[in-house]
Amino acid sequence: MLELKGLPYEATTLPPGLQPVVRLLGFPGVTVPALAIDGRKVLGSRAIARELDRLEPEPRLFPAGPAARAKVEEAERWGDEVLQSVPRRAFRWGLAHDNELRAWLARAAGIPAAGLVGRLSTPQALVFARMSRTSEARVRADAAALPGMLDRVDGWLADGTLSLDEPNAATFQVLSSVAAILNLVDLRPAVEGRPCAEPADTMFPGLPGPVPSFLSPELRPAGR
Ligand SMILES: N[C@@H](CCC(=O)N[C@@H](CS)C(=O)NCC(=O)O)C(=O)O
Repeated sequence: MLELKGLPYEATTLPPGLQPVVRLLGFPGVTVPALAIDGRKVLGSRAIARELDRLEPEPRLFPAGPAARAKVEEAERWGDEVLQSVPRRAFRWGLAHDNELRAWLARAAGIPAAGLVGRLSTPQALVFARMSRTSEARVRADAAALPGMLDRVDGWLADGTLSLDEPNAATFQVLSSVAAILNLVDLRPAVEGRPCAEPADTMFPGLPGPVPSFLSPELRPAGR
């Protein structure tokens, strides 16, 4: 969103699990992304999108007309509150149950002695899994619901609510989660071949991955 606005920025990536330090840095919560801009500390991509439109109105992240804005805000809220939870819950469930996956994450984050760190980070993985209320039943239900959710995304691309030509706040919010889903080998088949696959890849190339398989076959969504 900063690049779309042409605003120069400096990005810092936190090692996995260290998001709570943003509170120590003066932000009002414990998640990333967090943006310090113009003397303000803005937390969460939805708040960040609104702050960026205030500071640099063009190109707009939210359309000017109230009806069009309401549509974009609804897609953005759904992307944040509903769609994002699917890859996040699956991944956190995997981290709580799979030593190899924890080692993979430590390696991907460039942490030395990744195997050992993976084994030592079990308690932290269990806390994160509990925070996102993840469970095997939930991961199974998410897998069943995912195709319907992706139909919704494809519909929004078809009716222009989401667009790569003029990306709005919902485009960033929703396609980043589609990219995260594509990046999980277990969930990828649900997206492959759909209209939303290529735009998500184009907008968010180069995520650290793909994340190797960690779900047993009965917990994976159906492919197309
Ligand atoms: N869609 C939200 C997501 C925020 C979010 O959940 N971030 C995760 C990234 S892994 C996080 O920091 N989680 C830490 C936690 O839940 O404690 C946003 O964009 O602000």
